[in-house]
Amino acid sequence: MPNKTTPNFNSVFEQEVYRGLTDFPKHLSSKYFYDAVGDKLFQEIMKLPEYYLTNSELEILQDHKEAIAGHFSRGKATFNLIELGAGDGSKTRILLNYLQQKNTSFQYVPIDISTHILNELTNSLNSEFPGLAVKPVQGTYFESLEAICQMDKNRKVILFLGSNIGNLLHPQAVDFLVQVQKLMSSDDLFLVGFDQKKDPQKILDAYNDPGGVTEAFNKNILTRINRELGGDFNGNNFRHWEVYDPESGTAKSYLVSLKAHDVYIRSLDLKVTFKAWETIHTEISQKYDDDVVSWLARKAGLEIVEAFSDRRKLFKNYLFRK
Ligand code: AVI
Repeated sequence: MPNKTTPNFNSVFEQEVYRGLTDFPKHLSSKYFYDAVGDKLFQEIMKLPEYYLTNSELEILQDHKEAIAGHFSRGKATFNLIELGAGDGSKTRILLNYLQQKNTSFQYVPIDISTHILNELTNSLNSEFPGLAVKPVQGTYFESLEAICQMDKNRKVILFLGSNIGNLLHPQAVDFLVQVQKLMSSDDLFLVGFDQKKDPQKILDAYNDPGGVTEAFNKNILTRINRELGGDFNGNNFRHWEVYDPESGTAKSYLVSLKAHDVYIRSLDLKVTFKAWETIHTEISQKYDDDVVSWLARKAGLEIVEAFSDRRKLFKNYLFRK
């Protein structure tokens, strides 16, 4: 018997918004920050001086490209350099450039959910790196990775950069790593970015820029609910609030309701009541140290081959094999 009080959902977005806003405490998933506007806001965040993650990882790839590329191109056989969530490929360009200079035989296989992003990336790489084989795959990470494994038996080097793993709770991060591990062969490699524990103030500043770009990024989820689900959220009724727990290494983002008010979401026929100072939890950005990464790797059946750090030890890229 269907539950009469639960509406029929037309999309996973509808279902997750319903669950999150009828739950206590309220929550929404940060994966819904990203639409055309959210993608642009995230590009802006990556250029903010406070958001040290991007430049730290760029420095790692620049400083350690020889060692990293050395691992990738071990042996003479060609390989597929597969990037999960390729975005604009700005960091990967450092490796692509170096591998090409060294006449390494490989194909670059960016996976992204957005056809638009993949088309832009492929066009710009084709003009910037003539001769580079770019084979974009549109889809979700694991379906795409599985399809690649079935079609192509070349060795795989998989990239998951930018501490995207930090947007997952530890159990989800383990699940994610296990899923990749299961699709790896014994000579495949997996390079993952993990933002490191550090001065708590530096972390708070990275997620709380004075210009309000991060606030707009978080509030974009309310705009999406308004546009896509017929909601009447007023972003001015909420304040973006960031906390960081140095013990667990978890940074958490909230939208805090500044006053008691109701919001109506037409496609869900849902009235959501907010008390003054009630929260919507929107994102976690987990920070790590070597012990935590070793623990995650062990749980996922992966082994750390080498870890690469930037000069200030803010961020690390870990290279795994199974
Ligand atoms: C995509 N992800 C790794 C970013 C992070 O640092 O958690 C998203 C972000 N949220 C606020 N600023 C950036």
